[in-house]
Amino acid sequence: MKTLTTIKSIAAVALLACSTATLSHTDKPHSSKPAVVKKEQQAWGIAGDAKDAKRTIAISMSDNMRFSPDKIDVKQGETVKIVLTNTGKVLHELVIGTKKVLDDHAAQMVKFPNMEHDEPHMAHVSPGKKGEIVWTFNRPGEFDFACLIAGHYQAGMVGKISVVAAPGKAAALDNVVPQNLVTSISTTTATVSTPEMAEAEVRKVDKEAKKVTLKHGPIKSLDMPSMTMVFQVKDPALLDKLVAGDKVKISAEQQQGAYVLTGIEKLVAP
Ligand SMILES: [Cu+2]
Repeated sequence: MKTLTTIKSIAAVALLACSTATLSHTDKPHSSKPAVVKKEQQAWGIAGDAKDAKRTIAISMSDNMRFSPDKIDVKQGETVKIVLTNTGKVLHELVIGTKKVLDDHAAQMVKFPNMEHDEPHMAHVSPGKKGEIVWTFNRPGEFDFACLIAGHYQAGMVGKISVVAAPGKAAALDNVVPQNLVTSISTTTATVSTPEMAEAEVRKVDKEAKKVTLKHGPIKSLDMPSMTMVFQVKDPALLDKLVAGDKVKISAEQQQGAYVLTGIEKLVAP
């Protein structure tokens, strides 16, 4: 009994340490509903299809703030299914990126602790649960993965991914045009009628959960820089005519900690 109490208090301390983090990220398996997501080329690869995954890599996440293994090797062009198991008592996540992108994201998580993220290169895994990421490593290089929950990243919950260049793959890569929304946003501001509205691109629509993932430009009212994040909507009708890839103007505010979309307008292509 005494042991149990001790374990409980340890868990309580651990929970306390990352209570903000628990609020900030979705607590449900990443792939609960196969919503349509627009694939976006990242420096570290692109979202993959499960049917193309020839290899599964199991990674466990624990409350000692470590991934095991914390180093994985893949070949350029390989689609890998990463199966995550959270063996701990608190929420953990795995986010793939470059060191710089992960550093920036970690800093944003400290500044905007209630932010929610949902992208194909990340998975949030509840204690005792499993999650997965299917990712195509079509760019060679050294990349990182990390748990960006406040405190976890700082405690060293990071890992390395080495993508070995495949000879002959370089030509195929030229066909992949990386999206650069932020650049395109700043060049189309002339169409903005209301200065308070920010420009964004729809990445994922989840009407049932009343959520929309947007890659947005700076949002002045929230003092928030450009990023991709999940917004809640009070009225799902707001999402009626939206599909992934739509260019939109949005207004948003923070309500009881959550980021809520208050208006959205489609931008008509010139
Ligand atoms: Cu963690």
